[in-house]
Amino acid sequence: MNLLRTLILTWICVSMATAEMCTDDVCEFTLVVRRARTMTHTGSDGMVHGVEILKNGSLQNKYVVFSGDIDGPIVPVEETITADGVQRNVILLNDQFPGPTLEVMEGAQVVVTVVNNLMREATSLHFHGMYMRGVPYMDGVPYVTQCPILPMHSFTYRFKAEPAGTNWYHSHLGSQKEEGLYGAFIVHKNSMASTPSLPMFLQDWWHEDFNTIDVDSAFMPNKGPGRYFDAWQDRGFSFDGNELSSVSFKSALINGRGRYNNNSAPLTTFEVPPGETLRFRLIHAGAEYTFRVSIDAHSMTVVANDGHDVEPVQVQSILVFPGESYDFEVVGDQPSGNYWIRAQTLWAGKGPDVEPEDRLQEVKAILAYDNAPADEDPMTTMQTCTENSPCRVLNCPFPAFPQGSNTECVYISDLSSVEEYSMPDESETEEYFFNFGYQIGSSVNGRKFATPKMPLVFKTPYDITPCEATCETDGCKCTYMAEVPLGKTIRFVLMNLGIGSGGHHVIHLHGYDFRVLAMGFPDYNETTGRWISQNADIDCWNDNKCNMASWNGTRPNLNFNKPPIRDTVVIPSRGYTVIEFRSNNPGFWLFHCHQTTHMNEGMSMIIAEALDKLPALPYGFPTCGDFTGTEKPRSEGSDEITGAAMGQSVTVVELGYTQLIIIIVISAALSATIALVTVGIYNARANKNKTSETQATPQRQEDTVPRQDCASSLQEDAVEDTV
Ligand SMILES: [Cu+2]
Repeated sequence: MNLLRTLILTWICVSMATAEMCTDDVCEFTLVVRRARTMTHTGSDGMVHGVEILKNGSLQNKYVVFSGDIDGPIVPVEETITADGVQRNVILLNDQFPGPTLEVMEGAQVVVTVVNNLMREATSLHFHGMYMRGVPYMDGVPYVTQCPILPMHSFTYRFKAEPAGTNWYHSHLGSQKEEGLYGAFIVHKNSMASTPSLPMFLQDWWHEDFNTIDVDSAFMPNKGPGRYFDAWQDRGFSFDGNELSSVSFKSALINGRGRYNNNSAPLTTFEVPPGETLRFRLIHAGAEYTFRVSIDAHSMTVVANDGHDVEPVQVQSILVFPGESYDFEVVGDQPSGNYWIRAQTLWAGKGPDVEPEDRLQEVKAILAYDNAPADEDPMTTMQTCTENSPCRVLNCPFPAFPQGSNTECVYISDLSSVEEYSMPDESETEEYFFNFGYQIGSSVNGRKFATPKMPLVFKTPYDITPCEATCETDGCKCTYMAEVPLGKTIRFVLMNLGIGSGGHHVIHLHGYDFRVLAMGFPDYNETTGRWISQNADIDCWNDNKCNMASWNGTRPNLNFNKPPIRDTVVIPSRGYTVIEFRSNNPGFWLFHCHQTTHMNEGMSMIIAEALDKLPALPYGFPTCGDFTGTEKPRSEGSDEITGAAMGQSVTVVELGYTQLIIIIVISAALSATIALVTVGIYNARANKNKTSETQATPQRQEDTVPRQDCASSLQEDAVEDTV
C-alpha cells in the first residue's frame, strides 16, 4: 500500500507539474479562482504585456509605447496561458488553465476551499462523479444545493472521495466551466497499482466569453442578436442528419492548448516511454461539440468509462460528448517519433440536408516518444479504415456509419462492467419516462427548468416556480422535480422523441452512477447512415410531444449482465437509453444535459430523493434569496428561522432525536441548578433578615419568586416574536 502510494507520488512528481497528490486520510486543497488574459505575460516588474507567436513557435513580449508596439524579450512558453494563440479572457485556478489535478485515495476525506477572486462574479464548484452521500449540500449546484459563492468569499467543500476513478471538478454557474473553471479529480483505488496516467481535457473554444455568446443567443430570455448562432440551414450537421450545435465552431483545445487557423501556438505533448503503456484520462470539459479522438498509428484500449472499469475494448477512436470521460491505454510500440493526437467534430455538412462543404474542425496534440526530437510537429497521417481492417469507434450515438466507410460502431450498451449487477425485483422497481428535446426550446417533458431562488436544500416551503398540470400539454417554464423513494430500484427511460427530437443529448445525473441497460436507435438508411423514422419501442399515445410515454406493448430486452456503469450517457436522436440505479442517497440531484446551451436554456430537472431523510445542514450554512423589506421581526426560540416578509421560510438548523434529548437533559439540569441557587439565596436572605430583624418589603417578596417572573417574561417574548 505504502509502496503504491510512493510509486504514484513519484510518477506524479516527474510527469505533472500541475498535479496535487495527497495520500493521507484527510486531504486539504485550496483553489483560488481569478480571471486573466490569454497570450499575455507578467514581467518581473509585475506589468502584464501581450505576447505574439513567432513563426518558430517562440513567444515574444510586445511592449505598447506611444509610437506603437515594440519587440520585447522571448518569454518561456510555460509562463504564458496561450490557449489557441488568440488573446481573450480566461478563468484560472491557482494560476493554471485547466486547473490543477487533485489526486486522492479512495475513501479519503476531501476538504477543498474555493476562494473566489473573480471580483464581479459569484461561483461554485461541482465534483462531477462524486456521490456526496450524506452531504448533498456539498454538490456545488447554485440555487439547488447551495447559494453561489460571492466575490471575495470562500466556501469549503467537505466530502468523502467515492467512487474511485477518473472524475473532475467544474463550476456549475452559468458558463464559467467554458472559460476555464475546471480540473481533474482523480480518486485512486487503494487495492491496486495503476498505470501512469495523464488527464486529457477536450474543450471547444471561442474568442470571447461563452457567457456573452449565451446572453446574445436568440434562445436566451433577453433574446439578443445571437451573432455566434448560425441559422438552421448554416449549422453543422453529422452524416446521420443531426445538428451538432447552434453555435458556430470556432476553435478547440486539448489541455488548454490549440491552434487557431493553423498558427504556431504551442500544443500539448504527452510523452510515452518506448515500449511502455500510458493511460489517458480523457474528459470532455467543453460546451457543445462532440469530438472523435484518435492517435495516428496507435490503437486505444478503453479500460474505463466515467471512472468505472470496463472489460478492455480496443478501438481506433472514441466519440466523446460534453461531460463524458474515458480512460484508455496506449502502448508505445511504434517507431520512435512524434505522432498526432486528433480530436475532430462530427461535421459532415451544412444544414439538415448535410450539404457537403470542405471543412475540418479539428484540434491536435502530440504523442511524443521520449527519445524523439522535441519541438517538431509530427508528420504522421490519420489512420485509414479499409474493408480488411475496419476502424472501430466507441460510443456511436447513431445506428451505423455510412456504407463504404469501413467503420464499425461499438455502442456504450455493448461495454461490460467489471462489476456484477443483480437483476432487480420488478415489483420493487419504479420506472419513469423522461423526454429530452426542443418542443418548447430545450426542456424535459415539456418543462424548461426555472432555477429556484433559495437553494432546495433549505427545504419547504420552496421558493420555486411550481409545474402546473398543463405543462405536459402546453409546455411551461417551471422547477421540474421528480420525487423518488429510498431503497428502490429506479429505472429511467431517457427519450429523445417526438417533434422536439433532433440532435443527441448527453445526460448527467448528480449524486449517482447508474447502469446502462439498453439503447434504442431510429430506423436509418444503410447507405447514407441518415435517420428515417424514430424508434418504435415507445408509445407516445398520439402525442407528438411525447411527454406521457410508455413502452409500446412489451418492454424490450434489458441487459442485466454486467451493464456498464456511468454518470453521464448519450440519448440517441430519435431513440432512447435506459438507465437504472438503487436509490440510496437522499438529496436534491440535478439531472441535466451537459451540452451548455441546452442546459442553460432549461434542459434540466431535479431528482428529489427521500425528502424526509435529508441530512441537516451544517450550522451557519450561507443563505440567499430575494429581499423586499421586512415588516415582521425574525422569530427566535424555535428550530426555524422564518423570513415571513420575504415569503420564504427556511429550516436552518434541524435537531435530531439525540440532540433534543441532550438539550432537554441540559435544560432540566440548568433549571434544577437555578432553583437550588434561588432557594439558597432566599434562605441566605431570610437568615440575614432574621439576623438584622428588618422587615421584608413587598418588592423583596416578589424577588423571592424569580421562576414565575422568568416564565412570564419568556412567554411575553415569544408572543412578541410571533407578531
Ligand atoms: Cu442536450
